[in-house]
Amino acid sequence: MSNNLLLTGFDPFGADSINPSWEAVRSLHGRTIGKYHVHAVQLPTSFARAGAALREAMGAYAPDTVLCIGQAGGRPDITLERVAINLMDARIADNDGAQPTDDEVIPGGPAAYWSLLPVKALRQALQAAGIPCSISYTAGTFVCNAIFYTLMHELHMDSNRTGKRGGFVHIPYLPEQAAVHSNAASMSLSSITHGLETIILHVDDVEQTGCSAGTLHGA
Ligand code: PCA
Repeated sequence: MSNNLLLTGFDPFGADSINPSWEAVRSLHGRTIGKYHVHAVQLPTSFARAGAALREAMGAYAPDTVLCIGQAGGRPDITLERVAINLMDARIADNDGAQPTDDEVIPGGPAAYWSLLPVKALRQALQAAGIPCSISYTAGTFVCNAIFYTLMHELHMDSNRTGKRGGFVHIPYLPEQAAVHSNAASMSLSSITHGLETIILHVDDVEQTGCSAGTLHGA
């Protein structure tokens, strides 16, 4: 029996009519990669609705691992997010027209949570696979960071969390998006998808160093 892995992507937001996170994630839906059976779910780019959609999907699939993926337009490579912060501070409106400033994701929650992914081991695996990647120390303050924080809060609160992993990965624009955003970096859908497959295959690797990543701490 394989383990369940929940893979989420977002719907398009802002000026874009496509979101590479959903395009990549949905191409992996139903696949078995390593020991994981992959369930792909789309989350709305909505501060108010994304958290409930994530909780519903976690309830439906009881995943052992949750990987949330989002678009980071302009970044040149796949970025493994190391830390989620308890802050919503939107530069643009979300898909409901909401634009919170200086609000907490979870009122009274810790300032930050570390990713539960072995980000350095994943960086090494991606580099070995020839996929451009780096570790990021900010997932921003828009819906992606909010869902990353919500995910880490859920895993932290889950009393059955033994063995559960989760975290957030940002991906670049697709070439067709970069064509209309001047001077923006991009990555092909096949490279992004190969990157996500590589992450899934190595998500249980033991972190090479690690004061924090791979352990369960609020900061
Ligand atoms: N990227 C946005 C939200 C949805 C997405 O794909 C972000 O980085 O916050």
